[in-house]
Amino acid sequence: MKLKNVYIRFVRVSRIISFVGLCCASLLNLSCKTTVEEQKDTRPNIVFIMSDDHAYQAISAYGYGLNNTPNIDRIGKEGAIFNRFFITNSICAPSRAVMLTGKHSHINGKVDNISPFNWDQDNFAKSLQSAGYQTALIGKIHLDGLPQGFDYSNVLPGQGQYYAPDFIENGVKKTIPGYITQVTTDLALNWLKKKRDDSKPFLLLYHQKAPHRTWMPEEKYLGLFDSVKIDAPANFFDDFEGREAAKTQEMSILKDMDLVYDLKLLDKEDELQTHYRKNFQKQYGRMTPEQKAVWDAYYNPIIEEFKSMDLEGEKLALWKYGRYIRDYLSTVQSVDDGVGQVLDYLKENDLEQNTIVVYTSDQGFYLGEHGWFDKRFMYEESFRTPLLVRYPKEIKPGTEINGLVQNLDFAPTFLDYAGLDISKDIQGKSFRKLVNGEASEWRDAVYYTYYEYPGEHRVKRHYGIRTDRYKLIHFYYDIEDWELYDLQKDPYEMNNIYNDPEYSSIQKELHENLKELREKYGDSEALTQENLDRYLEARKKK
Ligand code: SGN
Ligand code: CA
Repeated sequence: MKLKNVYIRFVRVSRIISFVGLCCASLLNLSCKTTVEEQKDTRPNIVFIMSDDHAYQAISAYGYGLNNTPNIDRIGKEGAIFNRFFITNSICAPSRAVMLTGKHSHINGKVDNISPFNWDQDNFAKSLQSAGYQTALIGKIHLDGLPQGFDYSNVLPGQGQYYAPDFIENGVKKTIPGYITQVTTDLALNWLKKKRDDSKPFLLLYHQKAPHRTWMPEEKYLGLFDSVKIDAPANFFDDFEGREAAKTQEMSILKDMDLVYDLKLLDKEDELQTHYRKNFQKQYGRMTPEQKAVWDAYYNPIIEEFKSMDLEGEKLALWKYGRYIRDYLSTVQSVDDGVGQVLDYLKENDLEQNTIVVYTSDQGFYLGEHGWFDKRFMYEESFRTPLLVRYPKEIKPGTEINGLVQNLDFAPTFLDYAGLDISKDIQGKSFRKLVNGEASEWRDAVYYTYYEYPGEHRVKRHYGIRTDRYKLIHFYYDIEDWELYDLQKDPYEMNNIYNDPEYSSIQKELHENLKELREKYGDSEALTQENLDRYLEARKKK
């Protein structure tokens, strides 16, 4: 009996011990789990995708019917598309400087492509990095000097090259075989797969060179648009009546687009001796013999056909437009493929819900409107720029944003999403609440400046204001001209109504609003002169 009792007691006690043990273990487990969960950083990741010179007209989600960009469109369908997104200074390096700093060009100092950029100033990547984000910059940035604010950078020197591009990886230059758009995508995917630290939220700037001049398509997309009928825009043969600054630009498809450099008519007979022939030879020379064979098989018949036609005037202009738009759209196709690969990676790796994906361009671009290529003007096609944002946690699929948003707003928006303070000297505004539908107020006008003159494409210096309906522009320096547009009645800006008595009160109001905006952003005639001096000085040194 005694023995039996001892045994029963033993069993009971051991049961109790194992129960207590189990409880302790699960409690311990639970508390471990809680600690891990507490430690897990749930701040959103940010993938900031930017292309170079990508016109909204060449994104199918914007409805222009020129091409199909299903992957870029997907960002907007599953998130938000912005219909009134504008650049503050429509040229590459200044636009990027504005995005990074959240400050206008006259404040961040990068007023044109030539003057130096000061990386020592604050930028949103630096803020995210010091708040514990892992940060990377891959592709085109066009700001000289070693990028600051990034744990990893692999960037193009200057404009970069389409074939066998050079890259600068954390300060070290390397040539990478292949086609630039795919190479950039591979580098971004490689960073996501192999260099990412899972314990931290990340910021990835994935920035394509395409579709920048000189629009060299990937071999597989040569001829993609050849069987598609594409009409030139209705204002292709613009005579610029009433718009003095527009008369002297050098971005005309007919007059300034180079047959060899821009349109790839590198004839074996060496007969087409154009201004930029040598520049194109350099780019062509970067291709492998296999790539050249595919390239020549496509372009040689076009060269022969062109030489046999002896085109001039309007016919030549339209022929050039036809070649230009097809090459341009073909380069866009590779950009869209890359976006698809990155979106797929996020989905397959359970990163979709907690990642903000942004697609934009450093500015808009003329696809034949006014007979032009390039950008720089405050007219809609180069001032307005695509923007699509997806963030499933906060943004409802199919959201359309019509508020006036600018590239000035990226820095504060990213800081806001990351839960960080937005310092008072940042001039942009977070659009997080605007996208959520929670904003009680938003701005009713945006400010624009352009400084790179005298310079390439000869677009005169100007600044201006755009409201929901109107635009007032002041061209200055070696011209004194004002332009006013009613965008509701004249969306293509063909009719300058400055000094039209019918609009006198609107004109007066816009002048006042422009003055207020200049004061608000700390711009002035004195600064304008200072920036001119700085630009001319930098040009002399180059
Ligand atoms: C290059 C191009 C120009 C273009 C600028 C600025 N010429 O200089 O056509 O306007 O870049 O573009 S090229 O002969 O080098 O192609 S930006 O997007 O970098 O600002
Ligand atoms: Ca650009």
